[in-house]
Amino acid sequence: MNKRLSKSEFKAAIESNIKTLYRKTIDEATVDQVFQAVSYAVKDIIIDEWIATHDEYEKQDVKVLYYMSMEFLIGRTLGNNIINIGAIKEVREALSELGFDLNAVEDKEPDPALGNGGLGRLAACFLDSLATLGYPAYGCGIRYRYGMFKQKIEKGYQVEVPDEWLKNPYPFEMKRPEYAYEVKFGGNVRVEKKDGKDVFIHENYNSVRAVPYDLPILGYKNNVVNSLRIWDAEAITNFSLEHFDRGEYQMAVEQENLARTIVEVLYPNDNHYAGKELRLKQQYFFISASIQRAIARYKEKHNDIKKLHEKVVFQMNDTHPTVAVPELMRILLDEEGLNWDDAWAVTTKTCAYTNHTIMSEALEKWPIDLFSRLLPRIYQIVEEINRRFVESIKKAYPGNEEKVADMAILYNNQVRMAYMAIVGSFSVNGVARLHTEILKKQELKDFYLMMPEKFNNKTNGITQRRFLLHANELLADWVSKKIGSDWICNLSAISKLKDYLDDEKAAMEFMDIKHRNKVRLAAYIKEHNNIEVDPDSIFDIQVKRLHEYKRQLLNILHVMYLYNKLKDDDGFDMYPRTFIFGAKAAAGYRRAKLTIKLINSVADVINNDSSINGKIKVVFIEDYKVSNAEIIFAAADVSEQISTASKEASGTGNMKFMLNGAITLGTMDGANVEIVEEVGKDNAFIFGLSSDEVIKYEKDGGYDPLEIFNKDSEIRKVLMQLTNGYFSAENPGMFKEIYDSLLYPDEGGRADIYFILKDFNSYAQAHERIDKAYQNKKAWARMALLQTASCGKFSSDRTIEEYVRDIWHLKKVEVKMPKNSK
Ligand code: B1H
Repeated sequence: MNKRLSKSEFKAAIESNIKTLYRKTIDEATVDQVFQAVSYAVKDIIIDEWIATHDEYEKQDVKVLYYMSMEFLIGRTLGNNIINIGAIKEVREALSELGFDLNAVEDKEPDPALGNGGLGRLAACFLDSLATLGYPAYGCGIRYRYGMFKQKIEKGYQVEVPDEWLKNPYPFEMKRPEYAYEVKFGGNVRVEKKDGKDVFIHENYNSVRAVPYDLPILGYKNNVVNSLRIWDAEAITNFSLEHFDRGEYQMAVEQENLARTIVEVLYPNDNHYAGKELRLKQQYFFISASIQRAIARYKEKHNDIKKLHEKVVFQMNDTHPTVAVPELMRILLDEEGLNWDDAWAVTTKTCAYTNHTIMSEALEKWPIDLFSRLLPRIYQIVEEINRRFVESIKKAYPGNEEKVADMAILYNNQVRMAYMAIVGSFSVNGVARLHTEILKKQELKDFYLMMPEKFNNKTNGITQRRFLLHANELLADWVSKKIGSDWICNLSAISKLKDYLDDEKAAMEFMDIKHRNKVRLAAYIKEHNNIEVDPDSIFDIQVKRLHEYKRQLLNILHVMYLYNKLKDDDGFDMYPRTFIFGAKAAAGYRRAKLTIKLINSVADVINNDSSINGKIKVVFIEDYKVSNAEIIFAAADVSEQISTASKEASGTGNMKFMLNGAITLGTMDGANVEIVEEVGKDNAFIFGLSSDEVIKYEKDGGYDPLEIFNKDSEIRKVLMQLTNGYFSAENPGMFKEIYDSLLYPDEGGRADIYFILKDFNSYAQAHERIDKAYQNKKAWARMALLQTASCGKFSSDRTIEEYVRDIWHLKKVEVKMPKNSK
């Protein structure tokens, strides 16, 4: 770092910003205003580095990654930006001398929630790692006016409140109107002959102007600033009286509406395809704009479009950006004049696809009539891609019509986006080893057999700079004191902590920090939930999106079971446990919302029953999001990762807990498998069916939850409490839907499709092991420290290096700042 502001320079900058922004002195300023003033002071430093980074990219004519994603769950940025410019001490002290607390100021930043859950947060971690490692990259996304809704809990029910993150100007974004592009929808395509060649003319369309806003993405103390480019939509025709007179009023209004609605709101579905026309519009909108811009940028320096892949790579974050394949083809064919084979060669060397789920309800399949009406030229291209692909299937498997049916992109009046993504990409990756194996052996087996060279695994990771350095300052400082600060940019160095495993003093210091973080979370819970929790109890935490496959239901049913034991069984005792939940349910996901209500109803009864002496507390943290996640991970003893095996592609919360010294209670699913591999199976609490067993039951049947219900009186008692009003005296039938789902076949003919009763006893036993293990303080401390010491693999820096090595082939860039800048 060549450029630093001293404490007094920060003070002066903040005061001066307060003056120019608000015509006030610092003594009159509100904390909100101080947040803006500090942000502008920081931005001022960032801008120089931002310019320098892009100058360097230009100068070195680097290859650039475009990470295309409908979601970037970046969370608050001020705190991380201050850390990354290396000014945390100066800013904290400057603010303190001005009478403000940095944490309180950070709390004033809206938490930009342009994503649902893991997929969006992964994209944000990747951007952090890319910048820190010095790789040239853009995030490409949408500037949703409303991000993920805010969750309020009213009478135990989830209520969704719009997230107005742009209510106040967001200080770190920069509008870049000079890079605006037109994106066209609807209309029809006319073919004309020109010099003996077909020319495709798109007419009668509606269009919008895509206008980018850039957010700076800072590397850690390395002067690198990449950009997250999020696109806003504006009307092309501004409504004017002139148009009104010419009868074009209607069109003007339509364009205004189109622009407004496209970027209005993030679809709040995690792992679920909604099939809404507006969603497809959003997809094409940001993809078309991003690709137009990428190509224009390439052409500023290069004149051979056939070599695009040497300087550009498009990574598609799940299938949501898959229209990138036909859109790139369109530009190459219609605008750049390439023939089909050349255009296809360029496209399939430029695009790569990451699969994030095998959940069938998440698979995008657009109805052809909708797709072709909205994107007529793109659809023609998809038809041709499909025609040629079907030909190649037939060639590879002569006479095998089943293969065609199984693999065609267009089938059953639908466009199967995952298949288009695979066919149009040179790389297809899963996000954890088990997930990739399931893709190869089951879900995408036909594609793997036909094009095995495309398939590869990239186990997910998380950024230690946000989830330890920023989120858990006490532990971060302690780790650096013990082993130095290499871990900040090289997480594998954290394994040096293993030297302290049998150092009792160190282990106790580690647990003391955990305790202080539990006190911090307890205060948060007191403030937000008005529930007293005991920091000496075991903090057992499940925070993630609410989804049936993630099995929050298993967790709460087990809480009910423990509660029954405390009440019924005089011989039973347990170490005090605080069960903490945090989860948003998609607004239209009825059963998920009912599960939230169940958790809160159970919490109400248990927390108010003095007869159990506070042995169990149940807390549902409202509005789980990146900013409170940081407090939550730091305070966890037990990390609940209990998805039905095979269903959670990777999980990343599991890694954040591990980094902060929580021990995994989980199934052998997703990245849990690799976590267990790192810590050893004696240092995790593993239970339940394996993915092979789950897949076998799904295929062959042979599981009947009624048998368990009839045999096991404790489970039966818990289930009966779902229908007898034990936890819902006001409405005894309230949870009957959940009861039915566990015992009676659904439309698909299967009951308890997530194997909750099947795994119940094994889960309860794992909890007993935890109860016992926690009482041996020394052994527990060792095990907790071992988690942190073993998490080196799970840095997103490692993940990014693997993507670079195997897929993107980027070159690291160094950015030097002139000595005397600022
Ligand atoms: C993941 C999604 C997802 N997988 C559709 N798939 C969406 C699918 O709005 N939609 O239509 C939104 C999200 N999200 C998650 O990705 C996996 O469930 C996690 O296991 C994984 O860790 C994460 C990142 O790879």
